[in-house]
Amino acid sequence: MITNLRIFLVGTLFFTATFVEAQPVAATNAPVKEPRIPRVPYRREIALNADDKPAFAEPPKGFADKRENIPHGKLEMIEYDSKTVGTKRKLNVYTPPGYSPDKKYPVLYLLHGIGGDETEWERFATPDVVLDNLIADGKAVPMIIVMPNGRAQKNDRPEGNIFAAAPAFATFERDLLDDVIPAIESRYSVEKSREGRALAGLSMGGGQSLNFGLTHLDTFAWIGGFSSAPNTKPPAELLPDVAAAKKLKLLFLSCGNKDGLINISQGVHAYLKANDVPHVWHVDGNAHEPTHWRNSLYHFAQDIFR
Ligand code: FER
Repeated sequence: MITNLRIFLVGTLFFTATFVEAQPVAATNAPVKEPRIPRVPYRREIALNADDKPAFAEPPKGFADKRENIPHGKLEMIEYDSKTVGTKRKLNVYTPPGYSPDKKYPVLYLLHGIGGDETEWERFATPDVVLDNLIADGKAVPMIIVMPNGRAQKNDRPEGNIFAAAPAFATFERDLLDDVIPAIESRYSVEKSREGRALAGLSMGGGQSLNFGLTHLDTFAWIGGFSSAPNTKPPAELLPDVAAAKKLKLLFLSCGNKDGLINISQGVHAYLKANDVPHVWHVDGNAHEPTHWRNSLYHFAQDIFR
């Protein structure tokens, strides 16, 4: 009886600790809504190297707080026909303040994590607010941000065993290239060149960005992986021809030093470093959490399309 009670208590404490660690933590005053599915804590051993250091200072306080006295862009949820999946799918699209069909805008394709969907970036990081602020301060160029659903399967809701959908995250490569990009380029006034396209994502979406971006250097010139997940291909497979990386305008890798998945990003960084491939390697003090992704978006958005 006493033993049972002890097991029960220990079990409850462990579960509580696990659950709490899995929740997102806000670094700024920006509201962060809870994800629908608690994030899985990744409890792998973390071994830090000497150069696992920040490349940037912490973002200024309030960078993700909405300011009333500046021009605001617009968020809209649109639909496109996916030939790849055979369904109509959703895209959450940010257009910058004063968007005009008389101008041509670069586009950042921004991919979510394993438990997310086309609304996840908005819930975690309010990219519209971050970009409105950066653009108002002259720190980022006006750009369109497209937040698709990276789970390319008929039921693309993050339901049930979210890990079972891993193959659909790989299928999204064709959906992005054949369906999403053409849909955006036919509906918005955008630059249709590799220099006008960036691809970045968090966790599962970070792995997708490296997998798809580095193997399609003719499509994307700016690539970012934030706490990239184990879906990231082995580095030598990602970039067998290291000389081809010269085409890149920016390759950005970031991770938190409390993130149990940091070994994935460390592996990519080590390969790039050993092969003299220029890249940004930014390691901050966060875990696998929205604070890291919001901060990474703040840094990445300032360095693209310039
Ligand atoms: C895994 C651990 C984590 C994995 C994916 C993830 C495909 C993704 C995490 C996330 O998106 O937050 O083993 O394998």
